[in-house]
Amino acid sequence: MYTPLSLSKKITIIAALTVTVATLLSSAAFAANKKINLTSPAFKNGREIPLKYVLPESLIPGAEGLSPPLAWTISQKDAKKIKSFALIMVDLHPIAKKWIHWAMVNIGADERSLNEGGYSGDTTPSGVGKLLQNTFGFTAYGGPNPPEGSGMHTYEFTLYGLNVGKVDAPDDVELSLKDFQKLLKGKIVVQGKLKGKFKYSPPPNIALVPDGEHTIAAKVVEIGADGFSPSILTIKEGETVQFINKDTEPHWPASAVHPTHTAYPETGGCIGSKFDACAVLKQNETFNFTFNKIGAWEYHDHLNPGITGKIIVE
Ligand SMILES: [Cu+2]
Repeated sequence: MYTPLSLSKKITIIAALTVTVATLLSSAAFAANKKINLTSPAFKNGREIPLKYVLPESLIPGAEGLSPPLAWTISQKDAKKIKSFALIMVDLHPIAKKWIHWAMVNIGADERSLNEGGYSGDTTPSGVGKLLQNTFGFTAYGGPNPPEGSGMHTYEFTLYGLNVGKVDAPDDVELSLKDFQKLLKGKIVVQGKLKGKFKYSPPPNIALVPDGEHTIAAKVVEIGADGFSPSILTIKEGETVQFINKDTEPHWPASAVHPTHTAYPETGGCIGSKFDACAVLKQNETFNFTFNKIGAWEYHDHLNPGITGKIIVE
């Protein structure tokens, strides 16, 4: 049975339809560029990027610098329009000034994934895509390497589906995000984003110490009221140990044997060996020493010769 609608109901329905149509139109326009579902088997969107994808130069134990695996899906309708894909990974933290970690073009239209570790070196597996130079200055994937104390960084991966099979881009020129966007201008059919996070947290018992122009990771021995901790530390030949005074009283680490300090066989210190702080360390002061000789090297506190420790260099 037909029941005529009241005027107010008609207005309500027309208004609702108008809103629905407007919503559909705006979301369609909004979604036009967002039709790639980009994911990683290694981390969920918005979650932490695992350590093995972090730049090894970050000196964080476990950082391997592998490029993370990515995978994507796309509708058949969109797939027909796409001739190649391009990828960029950018650090969104203000301090990073849109640092590019990973940029690629010419990923084949049939590809739906990038292998773990496939883009860490100079060659790409079976020629899948062309790597461009990142802001580190090398032509490969460069993992997160946020400065200590800069907090959480967000890394945004964007995969673009392009209407061209090939983008002409030099792979030996440092690219800015603007340069990259210029390369893709007018070619983007669809795109998808994935975010990952990473924050530098200093690993326990590791200190970053300057070594010429570089920074190296030193193993830490703390000096407290109870002595050296750890009292026996095993390191590799060429590694650096940082002795830090955590006591309110002064201490002075130096090679055995008091008072001649000649056990460690490298000369050049102030008494009998190069392995000698040659100074009173006040609270929180440090002495860094690189052990280039293999052996078990006993040492002591020159101010309290009964306090001893041992560094085993393998
Ligand atoms: Cu001594």
